[in-house]
Amino acid sequence: MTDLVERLLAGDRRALSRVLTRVENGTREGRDDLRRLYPRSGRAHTVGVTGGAGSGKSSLTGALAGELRRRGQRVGVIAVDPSSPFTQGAILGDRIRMQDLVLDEGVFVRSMAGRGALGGLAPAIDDVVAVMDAFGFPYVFIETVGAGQDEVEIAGTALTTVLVNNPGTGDDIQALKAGIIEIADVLVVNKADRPGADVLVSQLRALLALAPGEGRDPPILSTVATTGEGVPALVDAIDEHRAHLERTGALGRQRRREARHQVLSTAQRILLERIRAGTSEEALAELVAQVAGRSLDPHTAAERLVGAGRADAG
Ligand SMILES: Nc1nc2c(ncn2[C@@H]2O[C@H](COP(=O)(O)OP(=O)(O)O)[C@@H](O)[C@H]2O)c(=O)[nH]1
Ligand SMILES: [Mg+2]
Repeated sequence: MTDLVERLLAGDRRALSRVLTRVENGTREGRDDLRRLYPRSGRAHTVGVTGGAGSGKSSLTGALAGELRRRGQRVGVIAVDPSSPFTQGAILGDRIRMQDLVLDEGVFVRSMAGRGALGGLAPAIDDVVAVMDAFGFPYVFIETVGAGQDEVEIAGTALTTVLVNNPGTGDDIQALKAGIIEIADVLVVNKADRPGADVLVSQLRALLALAPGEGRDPPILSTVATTGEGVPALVDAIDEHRAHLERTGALGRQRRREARHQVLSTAQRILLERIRAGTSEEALAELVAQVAGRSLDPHTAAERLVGAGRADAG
C-alpha cells in the first residue's frame, strides 16, 4: 500500500504527517489528498483553545489531551503558535509532559507557523483540521495565541472555543469588554492557584450577566493546568457544549457558516494567486510607485492588477 491517503486512512501516522505537509504547502498533491479526505471529515469535535501569550494554553491543551487519553480517546493537536512548548522555547517542566504525550500513539501534535502571507491564521488551518479529522481523531484541539482577529477566526474553525484567562492581569477583562467574550463557548480561569482567581470568576460572571442574555451563557471553570486540577470538569464542559450544539441544531448552522467562509476565503486566495502569477514584479513595482507618488489611486491600480490576472488566466 503506497498510496499516502490509503495509508493515512489505515491509521499510518507517518502518512498523516506527509499529507499534512503537502496540504500545508498548498501543492497540487495536497489539494488532491484533501479532495479525497474531505468527505471523511466532519466527525471530530474541534476545540479552539485561545487566550493571551503565557496564559497556559499549551499546558491546558496538554492536560486536556492527557485527561481524554485516560477516557480512552485519541487526540489531535494543532499548535498555531511559534512559541508553543510543543515546538521550542519550552520550559523543562512543560517539555517533559509534552514529551510524554508526543510519545503516546493516541496523541498527534502538529505545529504550524503563526501567520500566513495574508495575515490572520495560517492559511491552511482549516485544511489541516480537516485532515486530522479524516484521520479519525475524535478530538482535534487548535491552540492559537489570541490577537483579536485570530480568536474570531478560530471560533469559526472550531465547534467549541475555550477562552483562557488568568487572575491578576487585568488584560482579560479589557479583552472581554472588546467583544471577545462573544466568541467564547467556555470560559477558563487558568492559574487558579494564583491570587485573584475567585475575583476574576466573579468579574466574569458579572460581565456575562451584563451581556444581552440570548441563548446560553458560557460556563466559567477554574483550572490549574500544571497540576490538572479542574481539567476533568473542563473536558465535561467541552463535551456538554457539543451536546448543546447538536440538541439545538446550532451544529448544522455553524457548519454551513464555516463552509461558506472557507469557500469564499479560498476563492479569495485563488484569485490573489492568479493575480500574482499574471503580474511581473516589475509591473507591480511600477504600479506601487505610481500609487506612492499619488499619480494613480489604489483602486485603479488594483483594477489593473485584476485585469492582468484575468488576462493571464484566460
Ligand atoms: N502557576 C501556574 N502556572 C501555570 C499554569 N498553567 C500554565 N502555567 C505556566 O505558565 C507558563 C506559560 O504556559 P504555556 O502553557 O506555555 O502558555 P501559552 O503561552 O498560553 O501556551 C508556563 O511556565 C506554565 O508552566 C497554572 O495553572 N498555574
Ligand atoms: Mg502555547
